[in-house]
Amino acid sequence: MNLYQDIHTAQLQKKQLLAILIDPDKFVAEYAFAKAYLEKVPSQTTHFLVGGSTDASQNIEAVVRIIKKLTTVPVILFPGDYTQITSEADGILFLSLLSGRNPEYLIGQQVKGASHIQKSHLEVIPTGYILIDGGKETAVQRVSGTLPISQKEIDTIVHTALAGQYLGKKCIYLEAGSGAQYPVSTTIIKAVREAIDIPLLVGGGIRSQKAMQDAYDAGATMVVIGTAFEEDRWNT
Ligand code: 1GP
Repeated sequence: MNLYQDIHTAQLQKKQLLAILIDPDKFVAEYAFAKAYLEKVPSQTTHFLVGGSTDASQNIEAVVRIIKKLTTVPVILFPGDYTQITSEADGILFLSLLSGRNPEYLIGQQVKGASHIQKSHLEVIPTGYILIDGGKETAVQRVSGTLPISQKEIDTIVHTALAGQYLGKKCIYLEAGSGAQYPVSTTIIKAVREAIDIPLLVGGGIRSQKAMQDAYDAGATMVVIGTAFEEDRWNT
């Protein structure tokens, strides 16, 4: 499995990747729950992302293990902090919160996680993570102690994404925050897509087939959806 190569190829071939985000705090790592959950995700799901701003339940290893048991879809960690690293997964989005100026989330957590990753077989995908205002305070904002970039500040968002690419990130993730009132606008997705060459992940507040398609049409390589499936509010 070469996760990044597949994501990059999808970008070049304009294939649409769909990642379902599973928050270990809202998932029960038991057969019946997991089976029912996995059966309701769309058939076009290409990846599972597992992680959250917190993992109060310390559940992540068991969650990844049961997903891996029940499906062949690749599982990528999307850690809120360095404790959410488990070699049960296939890879990890090695995130750096580029929209904020809190060194702990730019490099501190990454240093703390490095030796865990070295001991694992996880494929590391360096990812520039950009938090954008989605209309309400989100967990990322609270936990990281950083503010999102306003959707009006398109130049700042584009320059942040470009800086991420120049720093060597292999993907850029535009994040409106889990449960956002509104997703990242298509204007922003388009502007970032035009500026960078690397795959673009977009998530936060996407609750319908239309919103998902709009994000793809604007240039998202991968759309990430969590809350809509958690709460059975996916609007086809
Ligand atoms: C959050 O982008 C993801 O990190 C998904 O957001 O839960 O709003 O779908 P939602």
